[in-house]
Amino acid sequence: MSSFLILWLVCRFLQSTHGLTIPARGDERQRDIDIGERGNQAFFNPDSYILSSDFEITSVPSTREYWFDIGTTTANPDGYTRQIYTVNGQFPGPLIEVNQGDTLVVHVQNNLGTPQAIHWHGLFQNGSSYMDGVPGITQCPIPPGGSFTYEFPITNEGGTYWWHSHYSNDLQEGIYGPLIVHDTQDPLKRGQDYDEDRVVLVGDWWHDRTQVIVDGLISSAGYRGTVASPEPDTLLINGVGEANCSSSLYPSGASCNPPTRPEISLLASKRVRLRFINTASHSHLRVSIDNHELNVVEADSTAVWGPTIHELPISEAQRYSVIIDTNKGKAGDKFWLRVNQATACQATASPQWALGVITYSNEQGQAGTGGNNGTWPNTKSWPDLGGSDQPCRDLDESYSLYPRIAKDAYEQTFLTHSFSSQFGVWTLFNGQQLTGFAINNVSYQNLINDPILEIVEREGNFDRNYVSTVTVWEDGFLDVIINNLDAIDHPFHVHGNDFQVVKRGAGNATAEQVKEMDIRVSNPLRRDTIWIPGLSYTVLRIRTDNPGVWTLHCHIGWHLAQGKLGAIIVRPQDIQNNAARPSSWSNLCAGQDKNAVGPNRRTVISPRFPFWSFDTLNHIKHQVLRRTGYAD
Ligand SMILES: [Cu+2]
Repeated sequence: MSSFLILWLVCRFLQSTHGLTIPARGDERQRDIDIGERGNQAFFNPDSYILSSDFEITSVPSTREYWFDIGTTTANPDGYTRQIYTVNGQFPGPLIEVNQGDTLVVHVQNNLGTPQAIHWHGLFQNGSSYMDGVPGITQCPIPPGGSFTYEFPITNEGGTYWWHSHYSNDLQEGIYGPLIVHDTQDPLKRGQDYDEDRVVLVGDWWHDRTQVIVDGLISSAGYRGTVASPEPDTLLINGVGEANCSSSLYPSGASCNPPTRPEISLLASKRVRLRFINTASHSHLRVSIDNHELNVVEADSTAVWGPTIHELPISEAQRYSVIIDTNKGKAGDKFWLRVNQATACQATASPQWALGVITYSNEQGQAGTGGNNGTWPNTKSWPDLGGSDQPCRDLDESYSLYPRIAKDAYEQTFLTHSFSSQFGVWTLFNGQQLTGFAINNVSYQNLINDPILEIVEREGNFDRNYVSTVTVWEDGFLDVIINNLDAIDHPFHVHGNDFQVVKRGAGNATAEQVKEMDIRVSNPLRRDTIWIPGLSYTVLRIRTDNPGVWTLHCHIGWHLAQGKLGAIIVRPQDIQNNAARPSSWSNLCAGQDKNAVGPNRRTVISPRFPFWSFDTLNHIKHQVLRRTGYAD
């Protein structure tokens, strides 16, 4: 018998007795699954992301009150034990669930030794810009040991959102969670379109603390010797991952005790809505469930008619709802939920993955207890999962995603403004230089105790050398062109509004050019976070019916820390006329040093880029762009 045949038989034996899954593909993205002892992960409550049918969806408004106690603990989300941040002792944080028309009240107690602020990602904050949670833009931060109550109405919005820290990249430490807005007018309805409703958070994880990484990235030494954003150490599903304990990258000498794989228990023979939220700081992810097709029905918070696919691409901060049919087996059957890094989206030497378990059950509303009754799924991945040659694109570029509530492109715009974003060496206000990102040649410097919203209200001036902005004076329509001048891709998020994606293209575009272009008029996709491939542009049409100061930034948290942030100032006079801030808001700024730069002081020039020289990156990227049709 040949040695190959013996090996094959051994593998089959292991597969049949231990549920060991042999990678379906010969590529690097799926390691063998080793079945070791799994410790318990005490910080995530798996039942907490089940949307119960007991929640009454109604148009009768009420006040929903939450208490967020931000603290620290020691935990092993992927096996490596370190300090993490928790909210109410939970990692990731608790679910917020409200109806459209409700008033949301969140009392935040900051028990950390550093300042903090919470942003409500995707919510419009119509009339309540001061509650948007961006320190230096819409508020002064909540001081260490301090508290602040966010209170704002949920108006005219519905769908899948999330909340997260907007202080430095602290969301990466665990300060994030889902936020679901129900709406009686939502075209997607339980009982009609689906029977069960769940949230699944997918994200990435580092063994070093965020502060260490950010301090490194903006220092002369870089982090791990480079100012390039670091690749994650692992991926997480609902806060749980598994480090490769034997990797040379794993901290030497540290214990490695991965928690039980996350298990999602679903009733058999049902239609289940899974709301995926990508909470990553640096991972465009691809999500699949063995044997189950994914029917896409929501992009960010827009209900859409979408494709039925095997694998869902989702970039940082985006959300997609998919509906799956749990008719592929019987109660007790198990299937792998696979989350892979999209390797075409970023140069990554060591692509990460995470596995969860979908278990069919005959019990309503139970999450998995962990441990999987001693067995793992023996299902195979879909054969057509994307590899490194998979184009790195938003889903709407490969398929049509039609908003179910159709709106053609808003009427003609009265202002077109371009934000051109680029990596380079930038001179800061203090004359020092930073290697990082800039928008219109301005690398954002955060005067954290002098928020721009407050400056606009008092009709003061802020230094345009600190932050790149555009001001809109009328209620109408604004076209924002984002020119990504780098070879690397970026997910851009606009606060306070969703936008219509009316144009994408190769290269960059000026306002004059865009005015002459044919745009997508017929029911373009509306969303709040968009993936913009390297060396390309996109045009976002925004209704300026929401006075406020709205942050526009890259949602790769490390890029944000390196200055990739601008702002849209909408209707200053209406901001001044409606300054209805509570005194608690003003108190956050009282007595603080208005010249303080936060959250991380920039230091000195950091030009080193040893591993991925920019020329090399550009070269690699051009090849990818050629394949995807963005460049010739
Ligand atoms: Cu970026």
